[in-house]
Amino acid sequence: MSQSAVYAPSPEFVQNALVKGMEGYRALYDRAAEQPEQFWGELAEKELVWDEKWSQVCEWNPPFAKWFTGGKLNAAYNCLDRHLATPRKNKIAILWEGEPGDQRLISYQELHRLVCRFANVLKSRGLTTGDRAIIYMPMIPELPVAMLACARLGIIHSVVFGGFSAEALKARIRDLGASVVVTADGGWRRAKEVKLKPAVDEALTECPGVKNVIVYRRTGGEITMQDGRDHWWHDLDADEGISDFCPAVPVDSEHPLYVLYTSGTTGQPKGILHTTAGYLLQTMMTMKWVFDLKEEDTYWCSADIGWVTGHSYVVYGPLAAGATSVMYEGAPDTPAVDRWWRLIEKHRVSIFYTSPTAIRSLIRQGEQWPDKHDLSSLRLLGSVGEPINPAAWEWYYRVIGKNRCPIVDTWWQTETGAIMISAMPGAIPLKPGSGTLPLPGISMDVVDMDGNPAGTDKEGFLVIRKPWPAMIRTIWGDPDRYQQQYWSRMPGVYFSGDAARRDSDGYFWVLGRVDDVMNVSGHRLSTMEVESALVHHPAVAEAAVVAKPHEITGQAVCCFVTLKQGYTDHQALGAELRKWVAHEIGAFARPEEIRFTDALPKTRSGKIMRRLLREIVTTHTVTGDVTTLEDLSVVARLSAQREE
Ligand code: 7RM
Repeated sequence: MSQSAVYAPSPEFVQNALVKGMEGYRALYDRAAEQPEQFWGELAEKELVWDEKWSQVCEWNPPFAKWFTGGKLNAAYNCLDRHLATPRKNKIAILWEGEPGDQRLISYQELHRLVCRFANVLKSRGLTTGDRAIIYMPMIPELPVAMLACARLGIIHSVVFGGFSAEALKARIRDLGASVVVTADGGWRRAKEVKLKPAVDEALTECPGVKNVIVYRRTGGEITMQDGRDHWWHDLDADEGISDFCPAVPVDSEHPLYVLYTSGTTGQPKGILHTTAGYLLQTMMTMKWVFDLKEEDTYWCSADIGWVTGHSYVVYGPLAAGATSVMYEGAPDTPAVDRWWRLIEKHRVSIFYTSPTAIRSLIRQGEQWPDKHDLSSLRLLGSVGEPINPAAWEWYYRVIGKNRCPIVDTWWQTETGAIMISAMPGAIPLKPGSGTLPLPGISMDVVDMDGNPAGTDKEGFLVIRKPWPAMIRTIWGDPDRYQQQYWSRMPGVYFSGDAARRDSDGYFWVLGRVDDVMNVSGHRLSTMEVESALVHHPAVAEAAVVAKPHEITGQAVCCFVTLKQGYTDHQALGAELRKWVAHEIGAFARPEEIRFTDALPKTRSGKIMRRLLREIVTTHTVTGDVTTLEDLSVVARLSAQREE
């Protein structure tokens, strides 16, 4: 692996870079490793604005960490107000384009005004510090406005991706104990209105805790409003009492900023809790280190804010760092497949951060589409969400970056909050497919089953040895699961759930998940979540779900289903079950394939052997130990069966 192609940054890039050359990286990394408290403490002092200084940098009672204890600050103040006394006051904070082509250029000053007004609206509905808000919106500026308004008041937000169904939304509202839902009538995707409000109505039939629904009018489509509960955003905003200023509430460093639900290894999604100071500091620092951010950059992270990448690298990181963050509402292929290249050309985007799954689908469209556009404004590219295959890397480098833009491959998770492994582009030579090295202050390793370093080029578990500022604090309402999930395999060591290997240069090569979490288009989804959706269907007796390799989306959902007595119409049921899963979880979870079978491969103790099913869908044969199988003929029948 260490023999793979190496791409060193150009002398020009190095000259202008924030961190220059391997010496620059080593100096920072070693200093952080030797004196972590001083390292993070100095950055916190210099980079954040505090209402009260902290007394201790890190309190570590494994597995519970607290950062900057005793300090007080406000995340929205740090993203907005602090820029207003600087030349950034009139800099564009959010450069937004809607799918229909509408455009809004929102300065820091204007964003501050919008956030203050909406914070006042939330206040007028009686909401206060510690309350929980669910935000279920399309990619429009009011989504970050709502997040920052919550942060301004110390209200804990949880953004639910607009692609999630009413069922998934309901589970999140209930788990969080939210009292308000902020939503929109709908959004635009593929030139069609995608409605959101009806899903909220459906979810709320079983959420008595929700007293207020605030609805932004985006599409103007027909929706119903429930008297007393539902309010139009613009009506509340028009009230005379709503002013352009709302004081930011100083909160403790460890005050919860948000909860973001992500898939684990069970059917129940986990509410990942992030708190204020450490999260903000690390997202801001990585924004500078990884994207080598310059004042004049136009930065576009194509992620939906409903996922962690959007939280950290569309909203909090870029705004805290004073960047111009581009947001696009719609699909990459509307009105034509060159929409993204059009956006880059039109807005002179200089830093572009996207996922391998997006890159692969753009490759499929052909080089003629990017070639129609002037992409010369680009100077840096990024990748996130899954391992990037070298072919996609090379295409991205050559066709989009014109062989002159470094690609930063950034490894991190919802739980880590911020980028952990990535090149600093002016410092670290790249190898296609490797995230390269951990960032300063981050202690990563690859270990064997016993927790010992795996050794050069040996596959093992990717772990984190020391607490880091933006780390997950707990799972909302379930500290035991937090402990068990991440910290129980090896004492005091964070278990990421990924397999990896390190080469002789110390570079990390992440190989993918070792647990039952699938990764479809960079979206996390657990096999159990899909299985429990399937067995809810009256026709389904049993279901086993595995990921199957997919050319574009990386992985696709493949379901093995046994039916109850009397159900025989495979063709109709196949279609129905795919629809059913989309309804239960969200359209992105729609199975690629449903395979009906008379039995599932089980051990004598009754456990479904998903490993065998995984082998069947990937290699069409079964290897390894099958001695614990109850009925060997099941596997033979499954391997022989073709897709129905
Ligand atoms: C940011 C995000 C996390 C999982 C993680 C990995 C995979 C993410 C990379 C990657 C290889 C990368 N959060 N993953 N980035 N694998 N190289 N650069 O995606 O919580 O939704 O997913 O995604 O398996 O554990 S996430």
